[in-house]
Amino acid sequence: MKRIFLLFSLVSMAALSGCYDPSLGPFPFVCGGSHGNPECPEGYSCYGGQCLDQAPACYDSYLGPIKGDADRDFEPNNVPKLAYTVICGDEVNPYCPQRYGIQQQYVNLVICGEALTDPASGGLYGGDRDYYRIYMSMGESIAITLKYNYQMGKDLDMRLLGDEQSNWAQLKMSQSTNDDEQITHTAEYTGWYYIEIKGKTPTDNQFYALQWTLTAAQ
Ligand SMILES: [Ca+2]
Ligand SMILES: [Ca+2]
Repeated sequence: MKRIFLLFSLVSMAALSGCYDPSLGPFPFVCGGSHGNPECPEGYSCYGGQCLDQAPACYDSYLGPIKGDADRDFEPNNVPKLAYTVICGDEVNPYCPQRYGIQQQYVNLVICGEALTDPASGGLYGGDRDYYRIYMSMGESIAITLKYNYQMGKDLDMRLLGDEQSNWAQLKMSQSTNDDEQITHTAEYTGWYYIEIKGKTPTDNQFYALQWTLTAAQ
């Protein structure tokens, strides 16, 4: 019951404060602002891209060597509109000297959020989601690896999504039940491509690294 009250009060507070941005879509309680500078209603802070009134349990050290706030410079990024543009992935500079044939990576990333209970169905939703984006020209290929240590309850999944015009339609997905997820894809249009990392369920939290290599159009 407390949670239900919190949800309703958060919504009304957000509406009053103007921090909540409805254009960010239906995913609940997404922090606004910009990467490294999140915005939440008064009394709430941004944890794993969610505006919460207290840190989720995974902000403690049970994830191992990585803390829950390790990727705070990439957050908030819980919806495609807030996707973090990866290095050399920018539309403005598509001919980055390191664009092709070199493995790029970010380490110390983390899925760490709080699962919320839907008052209507009793089901779980919420949690942290991390979106990244890269601009690709038609014919270019990308090989993406999500590096993580699989355990039951710490299972991460990866998807590659199309651009906003396609409503971020799924292009590929990888949902193994062992270490790592891998996707390879050849760009069928010139534009933005989105990488989605999330837990198998909203309670699956784990740290990870994101690696990718681009290959020029043949
Ligand atoms: Ca995260
Ligand atoms: Ca996130």
